[in-house]
Amino acid sequence: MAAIHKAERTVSFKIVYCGPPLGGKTTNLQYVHACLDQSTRGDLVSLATTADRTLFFDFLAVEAAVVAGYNTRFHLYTVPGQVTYNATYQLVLRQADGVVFVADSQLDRMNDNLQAFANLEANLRLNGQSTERMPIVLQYNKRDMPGVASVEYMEHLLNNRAQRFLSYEASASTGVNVLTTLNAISQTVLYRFNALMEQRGGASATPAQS
Ligand SMILES: Nc1nc2c(ncn2[C@@H]2O[C@H](COP(=O)(O)OP(=O)(O)OP(=O)(O)O)[C@@H](O)[C@H]2O)c(=O)[nH]1
Ligand SMILES: [Mg+2]
Repeated sequence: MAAIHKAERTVSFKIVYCGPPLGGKTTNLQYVHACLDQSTRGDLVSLATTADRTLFFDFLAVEAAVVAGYNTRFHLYTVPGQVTYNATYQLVLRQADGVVFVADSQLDRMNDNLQAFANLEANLRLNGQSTERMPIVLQYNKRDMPGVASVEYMEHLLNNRAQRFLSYEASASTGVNVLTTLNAISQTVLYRFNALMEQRGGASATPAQS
């Protein structure tokens, strides 16, 4: 759930990039970070414990005001796909407002994609969440590489569900559809937030602090 910081007059949203090892999560974050204006972005921080590296940064979304008089800030996080401690993953996923699942399009990585998705589902469940309720966008990354699976096949494997997730073909190393993916998850998250606010008593309602 979005965090409301009354003193700073900011509403912040947490988006977590998940997916199989070496799928391109860090490359996504690095690309987004490089695209943003220095004055609106925070530093790209790598939090290393003895076992895992968590990478994050935040930025001010100037054109995404959701509450009058409040700034909107997005926090982008990723943990390595090969997490030694699932506890780190679960912690980073806690209070996430949205997830980008970065899948590796190389044909021989399909099992890793499935395993990573199952891992995401399990960790969401441990946090009392689910893939049905959490806004999720799929990114089929590394489309520039030879020997990639067809999008239809990846959709069949990862997106064969009643309520399909938005999905994008991407090449994070060249930036293709990296911002499109981020825009899609941001819009979905903001839409959810606005709907919740309206449910709670109209657009002018002040969100509860969390
Ligand atoms: N050709 C190609 N290489 C990519 C693409 N995206 C990422 N890579 C490369 O794949 C490798 C792994 O990328 P990372 O961004 O570190 O992957 P990750 O998901 O953060 O990996 P972990 O944190 O270890 O799980 C790097 O060498 C990237 O340069 C892409 O779209 N195309
Ligand atoms: Mg990484």
